Amino acid sequence: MANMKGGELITEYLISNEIPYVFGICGHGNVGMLDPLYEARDRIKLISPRHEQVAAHMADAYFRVRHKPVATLTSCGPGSCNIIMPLQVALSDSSAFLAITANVPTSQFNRSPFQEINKHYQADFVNIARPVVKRSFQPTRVDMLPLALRQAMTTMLCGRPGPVNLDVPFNVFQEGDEVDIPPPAPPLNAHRSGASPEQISLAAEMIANAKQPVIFIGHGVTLSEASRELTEFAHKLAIPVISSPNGMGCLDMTDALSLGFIGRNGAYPANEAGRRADLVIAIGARFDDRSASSWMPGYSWNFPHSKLIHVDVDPAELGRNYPPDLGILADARTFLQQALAELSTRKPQGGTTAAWLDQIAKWRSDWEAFVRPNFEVHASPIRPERIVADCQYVLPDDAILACDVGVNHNWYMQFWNARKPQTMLNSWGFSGMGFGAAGALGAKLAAPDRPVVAIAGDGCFTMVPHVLCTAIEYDIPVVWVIWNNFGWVSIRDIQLGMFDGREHGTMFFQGDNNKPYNPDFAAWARACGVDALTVTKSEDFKGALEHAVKANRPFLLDVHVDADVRPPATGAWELPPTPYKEPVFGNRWVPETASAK
Ligand SMILES: Cc1ncc(C[n+]2csc(CCOP(=O)(O)OP(=O)(O)O)c2C)c(N)n1
Ligand SMILES: [Mg+2]
Repeated sequence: MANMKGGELITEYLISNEIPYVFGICGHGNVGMLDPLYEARDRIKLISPRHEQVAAHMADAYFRVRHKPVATLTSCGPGSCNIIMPLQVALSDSSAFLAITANVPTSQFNRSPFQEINKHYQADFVNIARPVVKRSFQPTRVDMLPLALRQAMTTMLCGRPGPVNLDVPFNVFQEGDEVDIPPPAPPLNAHRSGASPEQISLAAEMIANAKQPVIFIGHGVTLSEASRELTEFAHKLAIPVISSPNGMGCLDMTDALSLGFIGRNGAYPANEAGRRADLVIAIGARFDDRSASSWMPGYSWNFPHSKLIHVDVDPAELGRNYPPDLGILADARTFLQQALAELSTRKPQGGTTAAWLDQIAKWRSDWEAFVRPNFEVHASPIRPERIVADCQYVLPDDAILACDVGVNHNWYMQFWNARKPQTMLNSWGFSGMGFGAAGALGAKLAAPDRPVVAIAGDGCFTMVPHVLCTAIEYDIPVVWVIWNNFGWVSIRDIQLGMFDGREHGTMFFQGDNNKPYNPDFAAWARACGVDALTVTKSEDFKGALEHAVKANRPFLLDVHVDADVRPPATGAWELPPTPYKEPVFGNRWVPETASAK
């Protein structure tokens, strides 16, 4: 036992959990935490971006790259309210950080002091945070902190990870008590659940009987660090792999068995294989609407015609959208290890999927013939394909892409080949604008020796332009590629399709004559001390990106992209009651035995 102030105890606990950074913004509510962080500044570093949203996206991205958490620190009231959106971004994608939020002094609860949220309950931030975190803790005395800290950190990392909130009243940072620093929490994946022996042998039987199987992987495979086991499993059985955005790279996407992403913005071979599969082995993937063509049979999947083995650590995901024939509540890596062990006791498989793989190769070459020519086209404004292709050419295999939201992201979903896990960061489930532009900073701190490139639309970037200041203040050399199409073009395209070609509020105009407007992003960057180039011709992009990466300084490339070239839909996406659009490339296929919707 030692007499410690609450703020000191929190700081020491973060350090004992090997948390190297706190990303946060000051306010009167959290000065009692800033002072102990000052005392410990040689062991834990405070990084203060210019908006709490950025702090939280940075923490989220840091975790996605490193699988180790950091903390955020925000003040009472408005400062903490600014992290609600990024908390849900993290929760939707099973990413984790410890959100330390300050609150008003306990002795002032319910008196409506400055910045108290109290309409229905005292110091009520936890109820605002409640739907967007895995758990909130609000210790109101210093002697409650050890348990709250240990439970918060353990909850965050155990099972399916997620952000956790520690809400600390002003006085609890400052007051002292006789307390012990609790033991550090077990790291991610310290506890792994597995399948039962019966489930493993049943799964092996189902796989042995399948002629047209596919594996569908999601973030669960990335989080459980099962890339090696997945690759061995897929190769041993010669089963092709479809990946959700956050599963990308667990199987090298240049591998002959990798089919890419599925759904409206997926690759054609993935949708063809998905809808014609006789067995789908889904591992750590959740069949959200965008990776399941809004669950309409025949576009991406054909359940229950296809049998489904669904493996996930979270019971809420098993059968959420498709009832599995075999549901397995297990960690992805443990399941794959168990399955590999089972296969080694069985007769060698191999060869049984040869006809299926031949069929898939044909779909792949049809798709290549359809899309590849556009990758060679030079134009001004630049065709989207060129940017994806040149990023792929210039960046090394371990470079990290931090993708933002919008039509630019759709292009990367469809055509980016992630070579390694944790190299492609996406705000997939919640699509919070600013995630890529801000998250890149956190990703770079997590992987200082690797290039980190944010792909951000002009719209997304203008939501968090102050990331430029943070990069300079803390010398974080990321590259921002601004996908500049002068508008919220993904939403414009939805409007144009739904409302007879009309658009309202989705393009950036100056004045009544609809003159396209955007700031001069390069000048803006330079004003912040960031190097920058404007790229309007596709011939110039590759060299500019090479230069920016090599500069190893914060760098912005303002890239003018053609707003009227759209990614080819290969599946569907439905927003009821609006009728969905048929794919541009590929046809819906429903087996004769199944009833079509
Ligand atoms: C915080 C937030 N606000 C609004 C949206 C809705 N939204 C999704 S994409 C998008 C437009 C993105 O524009 P931009 O970054 O320029 O990308 P583009 O589609 O033009 O490539 C909007 C407004 C969102 N996902 N997140
Ligand atoms: Mg745009």
